[in-house]
Amino acid sequence: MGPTELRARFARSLSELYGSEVPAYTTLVEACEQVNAEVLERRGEDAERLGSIQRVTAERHGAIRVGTAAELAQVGRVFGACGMYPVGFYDLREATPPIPVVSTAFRPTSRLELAENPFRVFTSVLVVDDRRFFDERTEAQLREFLDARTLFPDELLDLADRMESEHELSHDQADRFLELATASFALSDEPVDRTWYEHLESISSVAADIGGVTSTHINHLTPRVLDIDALYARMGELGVEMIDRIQGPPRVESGRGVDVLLRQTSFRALDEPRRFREADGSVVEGRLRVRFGEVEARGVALTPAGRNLYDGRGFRAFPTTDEDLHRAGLAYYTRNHAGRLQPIVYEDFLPKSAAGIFASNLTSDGTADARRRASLRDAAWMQEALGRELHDPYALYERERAEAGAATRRAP
Ligand code: OOG
Ligand code: NI
Repeated sequence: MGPTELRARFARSLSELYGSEVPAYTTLVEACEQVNAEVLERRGEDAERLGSIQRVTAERHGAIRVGTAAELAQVGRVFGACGMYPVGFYDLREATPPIPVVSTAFRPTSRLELAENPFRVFTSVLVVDDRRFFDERTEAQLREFLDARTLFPDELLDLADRMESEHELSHDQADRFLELATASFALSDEPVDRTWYEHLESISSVAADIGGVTSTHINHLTPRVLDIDALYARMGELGVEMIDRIQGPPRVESGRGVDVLLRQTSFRALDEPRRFREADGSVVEGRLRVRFGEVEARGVALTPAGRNLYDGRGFRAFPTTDEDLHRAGLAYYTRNHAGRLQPIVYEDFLPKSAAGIFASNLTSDGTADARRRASLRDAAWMQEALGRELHDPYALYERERAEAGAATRRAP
């Protein structure tokens, strides 16, 4: 079995796991499938302009959070085996409220692979030495705690490396990879040290979710929907309370504008049972509420000029047709064989929306002291930590446009 099939199976396996852990996720996935079927019925072929219904139905993004550069490099190996590579650098410390992590997204990088299965995982790493969040003592304690834990068994990492070097695993090896990889992202029943967890939580819930427990877990798993406004209403009817808005660009009426980038919304998961170890050593049943449900709708990818316009002046400044967006160089398109513009789907994330999703699901804003020293984290740091190339999303969109252009010119 090769990386492509392994990725598709990995996405399915995590979806089963998350459905068993968070029942509302299953409700959400079913509602998405219903809405997608309705959109397909209503809009026909046009509904598949941003990806085939097969792709959209299987499409998921997950989010995980790790503590150290070494853990991040291991995540890179596990996803690398599935043909998912790090793309983009996001600094959530700049968000409101600030979150002490920097992030990348692991995903397939070619159109063909994305069409086969577009599984992507937003991956954040804690910035333990950022003094705006952690004092010297907490940093030292965090380092000690994180260095002592093992997120991924050696057997899993060995299988991952074998897949990356040989592009092939036997069926038994692939089954074992999936079993170990899925288990690595399950919520652990290991008791949580109450004093340590609460200390971190007073600084940042996300820091506690990362550095307060001995394993990592899928924080959310997000299906894709073709009409997120309809989905939002449907979830309300089903009695699931969503956050108060849809993040990202506003709704576009069909024929009166173009869907760009990414729109997403979420609901808070119920609190989950977790075991706690109290200061006196006793273990008690408690509850934690850190995971949630999220759904996304995707549009055309914007060029750097389009993105600047969006970030600076918002969506109202945008032309309302594909032709005008293309002519103004604001969004990425290819042409199909009939010569019609074909949008290149946005495959990445939006830090502003991510921050909104984080914030709306946090129990508190935490504490950050802006006067204290930030620590340097940038794309170069991320690439070094990963020990593998960190792809620039714009370079990937440009390459796709260029390759499609060359293929069209070659066609008779
Ligand atoms: C990641 C939040 C980012 C998104 O969809 O923007 C994200 C997290 O909660 O760890 O998944
Ligand atoms: Ni997400």
